[in-house]
Amino acid sequence: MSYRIPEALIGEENARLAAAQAEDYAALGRRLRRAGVDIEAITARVAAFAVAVPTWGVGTGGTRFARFPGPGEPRGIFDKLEDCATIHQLTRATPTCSPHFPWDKVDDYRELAEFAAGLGVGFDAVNSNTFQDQPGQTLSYKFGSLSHSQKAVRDQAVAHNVECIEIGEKLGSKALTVWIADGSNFPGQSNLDRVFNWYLESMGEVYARLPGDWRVFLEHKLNEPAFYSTVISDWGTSLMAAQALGPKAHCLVDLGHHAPNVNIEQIVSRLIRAGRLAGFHFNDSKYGDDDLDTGSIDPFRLFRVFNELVDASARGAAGFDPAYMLDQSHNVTDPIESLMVSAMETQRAYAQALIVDREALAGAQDANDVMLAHRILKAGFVTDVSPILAEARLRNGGAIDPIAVYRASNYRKVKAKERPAVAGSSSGIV
Ligand code: LRH
Ligand code: MN
Repeated sequence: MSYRIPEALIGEENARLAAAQAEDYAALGRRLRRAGVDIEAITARVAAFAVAVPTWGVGTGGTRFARFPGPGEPRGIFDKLEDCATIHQLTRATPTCSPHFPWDKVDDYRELAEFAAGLGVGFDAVNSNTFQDQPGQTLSYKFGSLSHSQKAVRDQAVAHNVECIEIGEKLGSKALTVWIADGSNFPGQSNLDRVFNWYLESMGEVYARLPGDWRVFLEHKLNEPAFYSTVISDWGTSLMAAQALGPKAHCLVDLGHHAPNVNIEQIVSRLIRAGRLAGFHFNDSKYGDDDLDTGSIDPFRLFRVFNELVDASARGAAGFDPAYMLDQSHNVTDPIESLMVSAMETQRAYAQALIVDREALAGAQDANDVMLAHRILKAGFVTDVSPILAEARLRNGGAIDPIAVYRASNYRKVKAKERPAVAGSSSGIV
């Protein structure tokens, strides 16, 4: 039986921190009550908040230049699920993971589903991959996949997405995420209209194979690996495609897939209005699709996104049911530590947005009292909600300080012994 962090260690560490936690929580409760906010209501919603872990994120990531694997790297999906379970054991915020195929391919998906259930982890949206050629693949995706000029290549890509749906059904998923790298590097290389038509034709065939209660998430991205045009480059194109395909098609927002300084929270607001917000791939970035840890570069931007989400749920926006997932590449940190902190940072932005006095904000906005409106919103962001996040973890059976417990458990050192190093790829994101 491979090593799992003993529940007793979590208990010991929590006992050490319990008094300070209770004092901080009570103090914040008193402060929020003065502002007319019931801390218990916030803690209950944070405790119910969940974000999915990307299976491709628990291994050390890399760039096109290099990848520096760490000790105890997961050797495959079974090790990845163990690490996903450890993240949830300590944060109680990540009950599901989002798998990627064929990276997580196995022979027996029922065995995989049982293994995951045994660890207390479920499966969120499945991700297809027609942005790489697999060994033995008949036709190459070098010049595209679902939008390729050759019908045979499009059919191959459609078949792969249908296979992902069938795998997802065995795992209990309810959604397929489709990100394609299709695009061009030279003006004239492709006809910008025809490639979109081919994409819609192909996705129409994938859409037709979705089970009744499934959704398909279309993921737009400005550029990379294509550097002149990208077929699904922005939210407008994604929304056009979703509306052309049908009500099960929604638009997924990966925070890193936009030009620098784009107002992403406004894109979120528009997609909510259209009833087509699929959800998110949370991460952070400074330049391009950097896939840095969520909330590590621009936590105020993450807060502004959650402000739109809380506002939408408060006004009962139609069809509002976003899926929350992380999508990051951990090149220089222990992926488990990064994913735990990132999950907590999404909870932090959510709690801060829940604290905002929406009635007073609307009043100030309608009165065009600009500074008052900004300060009412900012008051949520500047509130240190750490005691609420810790209380939610504690009540859910997790760790007050997940990083402290993880380090005290020597999990990584033990896994380094259990998992002999495998020759990983010398570069690339996984
Ligand atoms: C594309 C992307 C997509 C995944 C991949 C690993 O940049 O965000 O969501 O398939 O990363
Ligand atoms: Mn993504």
